[in-house]
Amino acid sequence: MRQITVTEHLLVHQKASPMATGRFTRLLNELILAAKIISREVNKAGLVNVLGLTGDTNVQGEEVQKLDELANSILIYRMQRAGFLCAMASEENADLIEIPSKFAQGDYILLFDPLDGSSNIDVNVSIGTIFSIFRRTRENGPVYMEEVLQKGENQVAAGYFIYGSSTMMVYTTGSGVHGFTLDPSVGEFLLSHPNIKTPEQGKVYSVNESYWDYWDKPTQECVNAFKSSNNRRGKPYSLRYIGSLVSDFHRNLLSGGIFMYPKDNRDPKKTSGKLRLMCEANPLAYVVEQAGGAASDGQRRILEIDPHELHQRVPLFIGSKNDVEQAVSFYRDQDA
Ligand code: P6P
Repeated sequence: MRQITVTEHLLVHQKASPMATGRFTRLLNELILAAKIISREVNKAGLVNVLGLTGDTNVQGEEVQKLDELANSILIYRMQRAGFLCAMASEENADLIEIPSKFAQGDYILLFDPLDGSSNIDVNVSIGTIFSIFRRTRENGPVYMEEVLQKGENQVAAGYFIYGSSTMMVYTTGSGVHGFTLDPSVGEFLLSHPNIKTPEQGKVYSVNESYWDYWDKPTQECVNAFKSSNNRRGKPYSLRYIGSLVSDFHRNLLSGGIFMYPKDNRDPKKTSGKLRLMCEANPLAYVVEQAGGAASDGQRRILEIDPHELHQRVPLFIGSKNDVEQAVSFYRDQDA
C-alpha cells in the first residue's frame, strides 16, 4: 500500500470533510507531535532504572514526572503553541486551561485524557491518549464554560492514540474512521486502517465483573445475557477486559463486541460510573458511531447528552450496534 500520511489523507482523501482545512491539519499535526513525544516516553518507561532515571531526577538532574503528569504537560505545552485553540480541558486539570495571550488564538476547543489507563504502564499493558475537538460557539472574546460544555454530536473531530505493540492513531472528522500506524523509522503515522467499520455484532463483552454486587438488577440481567445463551447470538460471549479503556475499545472496534462500564453503588460520590463524558465517552462515541457502532449511557445516545459539568461521569455501553442495543434493552424494560 502506498505510504499515506495523516496530512495527505485529510487534505486529499477527505476533501469533502469541512475539516480538511490547513488550519485544522496544522492543529492535528501539533497533536500528533505531542503523541510522538508521549509514545517515546511511554516506550522507555520500563527503562527508568536501567537508564539511570531514578524515578525522581534523571541523568540531567531534571525531575522525572509520573507519566500521566508528563503526558499532560507535553500536551498542554505543545497545544498552547498550536495557534488554533481558544481553550483546552484535561482529565488531569480541574478547570479550563487558558491559552496565554502571547500565543496566537483560534476557534477550536480541545479536550483530552492525556494518558488513560496509566496504572497499566508498570506492567507493560497498552494505554492511550483520547481527544475531542469542538469549534467555539462565540466569535471571539473570553471562552466561557458553556462554549466547552457542548453535546458530543457537535464535535468536529475526535479520536485516540494507543501506545501498544505499535503506536496507532485512530480518528474521525465526520467522514468515516481512519487508523494510522507510527513508523518509527520515518517518524510518521502512515495509513494502515482506512475506513474502519465495526462488526454489527461481536463475540466479546468487556466489563469488570468484580462489581457484580454493586450493580442494580437491570445491569446484572444485562451482563448475565452476554455470559449465557440468552442473547441474540444464542450462545455465550467471551469476556475480554484489559482494564485500559482505549485498548478494550480499540479491540472491540476492529473485531466487534461491547465495552460496558455501568453505574454502581460502590462510591456514593460516583453514582454514574467511573468514566467521564467530555474526554472519554464523547470522543469514543463519535468514533464508534462513524464506524457504524453505537454508544449509550443506558438511556440515551452518549452524543445527545447535554453536559452540565466538565468532569461529569456517565455509565458507558459502547461497541457493536446489535450488542449495545441488546444491553440497553434491559434498562428500557426498567422504565416500561
Ligand atoms: P476498573 C483506567 O484507570 C480506566 O480509567 C480505564 O482506562 C479503564 O477502562 C477503567 O479505568 C478500568 O476501571 O474499575 O475496571 O479498574
